Amino acid sequence: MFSEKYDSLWINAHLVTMADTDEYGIIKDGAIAVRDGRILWVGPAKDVSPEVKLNADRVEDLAGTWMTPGLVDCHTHLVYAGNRSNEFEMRLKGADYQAIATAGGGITSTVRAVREASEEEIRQQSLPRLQAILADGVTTLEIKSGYGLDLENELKLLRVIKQLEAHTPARIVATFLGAHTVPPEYQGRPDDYVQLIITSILPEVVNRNLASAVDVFCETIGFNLEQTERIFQAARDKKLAIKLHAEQLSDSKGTVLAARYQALSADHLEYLDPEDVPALANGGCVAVLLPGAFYYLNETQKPPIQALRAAGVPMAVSTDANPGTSPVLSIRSMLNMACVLFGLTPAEALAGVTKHAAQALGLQDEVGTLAAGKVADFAVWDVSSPVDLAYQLGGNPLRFSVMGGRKYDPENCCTCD
Ligand code: DI6
Ligand code: FE
Repeated sequence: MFSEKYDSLWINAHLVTMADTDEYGIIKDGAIAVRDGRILWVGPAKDVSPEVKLNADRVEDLAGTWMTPGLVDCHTHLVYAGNRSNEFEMRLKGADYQAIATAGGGITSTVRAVREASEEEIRQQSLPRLQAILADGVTTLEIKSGYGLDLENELKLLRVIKQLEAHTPARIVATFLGAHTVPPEYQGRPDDYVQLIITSILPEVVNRNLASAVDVFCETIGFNLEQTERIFQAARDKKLAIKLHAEQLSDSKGTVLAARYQALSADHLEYLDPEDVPALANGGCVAVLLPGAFYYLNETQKPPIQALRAAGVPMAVSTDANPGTSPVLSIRSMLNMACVLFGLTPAEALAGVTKHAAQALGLQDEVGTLAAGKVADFAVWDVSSPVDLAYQLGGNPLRFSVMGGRKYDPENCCTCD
């Protein structure tokens, strides 16, 4: 126990700590004490003596609700301009994603929209998406660049990400995805574009401190292994963390490369060969599952969940929020799809949007569990058990979230003016 003064005591909630266990780590009738934006103590409410209770500046009665760690959406592309619902319609009429991409649609069409838009327009268009994600209990999220694909426009996107970060209490991690696709002006010259990234764009991103990680789309319609490795080497030289879009549409062996570079995560993994799973485990990488992209592309090839589970690879789950393959702004619906489409248990799925997602961002010491010393980020839910979070689609059982010990006010937040 503790005896000193502290800011707030949250009582009368069942705590889903996600700490020190493979399951939920539930503390029924729990209490949580917060000081200076961090969790000071977590435990059963009966262990809080009346004297200690008096030391709280504020006591919040949570009326029998359930509290989880604030959710972490560890893979999004939500800063962009324009809309691609036309491609959704084209796919439903028979066109396939790769054919649309090869014909200048797909990522390239969003690149055109971003290049035409001002920083302010991109921010205005991205803000409602951020607000929607936060309304689902997310308190930490990653946002990638990757729709600018030249110096000016990649910096523009990363600046918008920084502005959003500065004006919301949520924690936002920026990732540089310059190697998302080959831009039109480099068509047929992918190596030259990789060179531009390494010699010009990446150094500026680092000089301006606009990203903490790099990511690459390693794929037949993206970048090959050799090009990916050149970017990884440059990132390593600059001390940036590494992430990879790997094995989404084909088995390109990106995962093995990512593991060799001890990437924070390898993401998608539908076509991952189960034989490559031990490499992932040895590299200490998180497997980030993106069921929204699988669902929208009407994929049938599923990630090798059983092999990942057996090898003890931490599995995260994320929205992949993007205008093409996953126009998804709800992490809770991804909990459901990770269970129904990929066969995760509800507890595995919840770990996927809390502690494992935190690890995919290198933030496992800061967020992702309810434990003493972590940032006081929680989500408070009107549910009857944590299984409900994955069970139900639609509605919004979130009562409110707490970021750094303060209640998040969706009405009065994320205004960048
Ligand atoms: N894989 C994806 O699913 C997204 N990016 C990627 O590398 C798709 C992005 C888009 O279609 O705009
Ligand atoms: Fe993605």
